[in-house]
Amino acid sequence: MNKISIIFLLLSLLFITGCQKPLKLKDMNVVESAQSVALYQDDFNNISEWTAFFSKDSSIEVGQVMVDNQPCLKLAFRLGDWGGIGKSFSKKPSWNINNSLVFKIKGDSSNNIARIEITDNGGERFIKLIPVNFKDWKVITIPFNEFKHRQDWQPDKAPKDGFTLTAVEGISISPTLKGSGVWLIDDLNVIP
Ligand SMILES: [Ca+2]
Repeated sequence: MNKISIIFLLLSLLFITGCQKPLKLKDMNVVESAQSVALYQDDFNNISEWTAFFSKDSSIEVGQVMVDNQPCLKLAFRLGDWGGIGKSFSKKPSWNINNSLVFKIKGDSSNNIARIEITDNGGERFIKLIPVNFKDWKVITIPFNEFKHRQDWQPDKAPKDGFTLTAVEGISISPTLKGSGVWLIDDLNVIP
């Protein structure tokens, strides 16, 4: 191999590595420290409790894909009216308002806005909107005190008694704007 070929090869490797844009060290540290103190963890090795829900004019697909030999959650959407993916906790975790939700999400070019929704112990829905205006992996940290009572919909019998987190019923992730996209999610943790 001559010098030019070697330089070309090195540049190609650099380009490929650059394109993959792995998590920045700072983000990796956030995930690792979250995992070390987590009150709740979902690494998506088993996604059987995650299900899709959607309106007639939408389609939502929940699946598992491998990224760097690690399973993560895939949410593929074509949103008309409404839809998302969620998990009902078989063993309801007990959290408190000082805890935070931390997870990794890989965005796309859809520029959609994710609604992260927690169903508290009375079935009341609390949400946080996250603009997914990035294509790479990003670590999102949301303190529970940033979740707001969902205004556009609540179950009929849900009491409006604040974000009561002693036996949390479920969590869901939904696109909120019409359109198509694919998001990957990994390392969801609740931390003190
Ligand atoms: Ca409540």
